[in-house]
Amino acid sequence: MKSSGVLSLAALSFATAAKAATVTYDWTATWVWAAPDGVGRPVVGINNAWPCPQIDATVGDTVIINFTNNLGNQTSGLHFHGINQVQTPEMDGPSGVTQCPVPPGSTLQYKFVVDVGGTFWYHSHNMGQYPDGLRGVFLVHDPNDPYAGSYDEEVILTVSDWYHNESLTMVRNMLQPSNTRFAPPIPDGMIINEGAGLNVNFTKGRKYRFRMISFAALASAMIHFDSHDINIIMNDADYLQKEVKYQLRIATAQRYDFIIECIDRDNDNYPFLISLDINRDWTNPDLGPLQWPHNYTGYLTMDYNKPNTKKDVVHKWKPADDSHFKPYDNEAILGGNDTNYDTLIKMDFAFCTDANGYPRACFNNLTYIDQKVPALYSAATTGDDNSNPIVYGQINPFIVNYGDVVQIVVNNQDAATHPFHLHGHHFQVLDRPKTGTGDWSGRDTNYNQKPPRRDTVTVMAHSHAVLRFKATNPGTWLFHCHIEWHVEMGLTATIIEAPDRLRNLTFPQDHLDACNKMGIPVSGNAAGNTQDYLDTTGMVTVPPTIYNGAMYAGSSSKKRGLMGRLASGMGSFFF
Ligand SMILES: *[C@@H]1O[C@H](CO)[C@@H](O)[C@H](O)[C@H]1NC(C)=O
Ligand SMILES: *[C@@H]1O[C@H](CO)[C@@H](O)[C@H](O)[C@H]1NC(C)=O
Ligand SMILES: *[C@@H]1O[C@H](CO)[C@@H](O)[C@H](O)[C@H]1NC(C)=O
Ligand SMILES: *[C@@H]1O[C@H](CO)[C@@H](O)[C@H](O)[C@H]1NC(C)=O
Ligand SMILES: *[C@@H]1O[C@H](CO)[C@@H](O)[C@H](O)[C@H]1NC(C)=O
Ligand SMILES: *[C@@H]1O[C@H](CO)[C@@H](O)[C@H](O)[C@H]1NC(C)=O
Ligand SMILES: *[C@@H]1O[C@H](CO)[C@@H](O)[C@H](O)[C@H]1NC(C)=O
Ligand SMILES: *[C@@H]1O[C@H](CO)[C@@H](O)[C@H](O)[C@H]1NC(C)=O
Ligand SMILES: [Cu+2]
Repeated sequence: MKSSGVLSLAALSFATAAKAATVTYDWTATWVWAAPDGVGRPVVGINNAWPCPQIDATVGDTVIINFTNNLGNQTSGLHFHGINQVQTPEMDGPSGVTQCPVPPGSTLQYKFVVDVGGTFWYHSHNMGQYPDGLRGVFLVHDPNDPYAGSYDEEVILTVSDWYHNESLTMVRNMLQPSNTRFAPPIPDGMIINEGAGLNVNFTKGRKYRFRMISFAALASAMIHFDSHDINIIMNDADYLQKEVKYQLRIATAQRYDFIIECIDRDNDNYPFLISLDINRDWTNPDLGPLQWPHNYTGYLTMDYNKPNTKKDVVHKWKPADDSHFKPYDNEAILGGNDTNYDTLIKMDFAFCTDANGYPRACFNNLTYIDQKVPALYSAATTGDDNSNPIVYGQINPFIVNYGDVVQIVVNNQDAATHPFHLHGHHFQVLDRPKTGTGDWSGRDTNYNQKPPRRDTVTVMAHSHAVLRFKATNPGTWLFHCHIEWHVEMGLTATIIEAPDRLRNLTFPQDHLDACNKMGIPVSGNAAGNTQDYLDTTGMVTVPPTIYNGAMYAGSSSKKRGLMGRLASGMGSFFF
């Protein structure tokens, strides 16, 4: 891929990180039996262990992950959440977008440069699989951390909703015409640090940098510390000017880095409370007490001889408004002012019903449907037609040109809050008004002139958000709600960025081999047509009525494109 802007960026990051290293991991996905909340169930682990291992790298490093799928009954893959994959769009990981699902018995390699420091995570981006356990912490250490010296220790805190059933069963139950209320699976509980919990050795005079990550599939989490301020320094791996707050809400896939100080007057074991937010909209004043069914109390322990029995009590959750955080670098609004941008992408989100009466989620009345050929492969093999959205099929494609300042407006027409995530970029949050504000008026006024950046933003109920990014990272990048159950309902769009710079993109042989083994074509339009890219024959326009998630049907799935992941018996539905 040739693109001068991108090249110079990468050159810069190599220049500043003179001692760039290569960090290699050799991972095999395997089923493991685990009971993080006391109830045993099969989970997807790595190298026969669960929780999955942590990735540690330093800014400028090349990360290599040799990934083998030994699950036997499911396909798999990895996505590195928040990593922009500059110059390596083929390493982003979502199945059907930048690669094929990795079938059992196959190995492929992920290789990319980590150009930015911060707190990230990785997870399967394949057919609702990550809530089954395939997710982990990904830290990029930053030698130029502006907060270095402001903390003495690092503390990892992951939070997740947890389910006793496997994803496949739950999504099958959800995707039924009888589910007229679009109800997602409801978590059975919450796990902290994948079941290990958190107890911090709290020593007078010491400062603790928490790296909090949500691995959740649906529910957000609130956090509050007894008697201690939360000094927020980073969100989603973007540095912030320090914000002193008392409560935070972390949505699915988000990260917060904050410092908790053990100050001079401290002389106790202090509890902190994490509450799982399964509410449709926590700002609704009429929430009853049962709306917070899962709590976790952890401790900042100064004295191990004292029992940890104290509880942290929160009468009302009023988390900090992250849309008003300030970026550490004071970056101005992209385009320079409210009205100056090149491309507007407006997405109205509402639940919808497909032709067979199945519950779906739609952008502009269209649900995302997996096609036969992954979008990036189509972009790389359809010549000049790759700037025509028709080529990609019903994946909600939006074409943007290299260098454009792109404004995304999401109108959330649903009564619940939803966290929206963009791959390949950290966007500016220009506006994120409160519940009930309604759709964007169409007027570009009163935006935050120094907006915070992040990669996942909560959009309030019956309200909207205005986001911007600069299109200097050629690739096919998903924009989706990070509630995994809504991804499976089709709440996804695809940004086809700088298609003219994707025309000669090549793919590693092991990635192509995975497609081959799955019987998935690697060129042509969404239907695999290599003659007439604008011929829509064979594109998938109605979602399958039988959901088989990541289940692998073995050889019977051959030659059925991406839909080949459907178990046998279903194939004839499409072909
Ligand atoms: C990862 O795969 C590459 C290419 O096959 C190989 O050279 C390397 O040794 C592998 N690394 C590990 C740690 O297995
Ligand atoms: C896949 O195989 C594992 C290991 O045998 C098993 O525990 C799990 O239930 C299977 N999952 C499905 C959905 O069949
Ligand atoms: C989990 O499975 C059990 C037994 O099949 C079922 O009763 C329950 O409703 C399922 N839970 C979810 C969230 O789907
Ligand atoms: C915390 O302190 C306890 C008791 O002194 C010790 O056993 C434990 O290893 C310490 N943990 C850490 C993470 O330092
Ligand atoms: C969880 O904590 C919240 C906030 O303090 C409280 O309102 C709620 O009742 C608690 N839930 C349970 C099940 O104890
Ligand atoms: C915004 O900036 C553009 C380009 O500099 C300029 O043409 C336009 O007049 C400005 N608009 C406002 C409202 O300041
Ligand atoms: C959305 O699509 C449905 C079914 O095709 C149609 O009945 C409805 O009018 C459409 N709504 C809008 C707002 O376009
Ligand atoms: C792609 O490759 C062709 C043939 O080698 C060449 O003519 C063309 O300039 C290349 N395009 C880009 C965008 O690099
Ligand atoms: Cu993601």
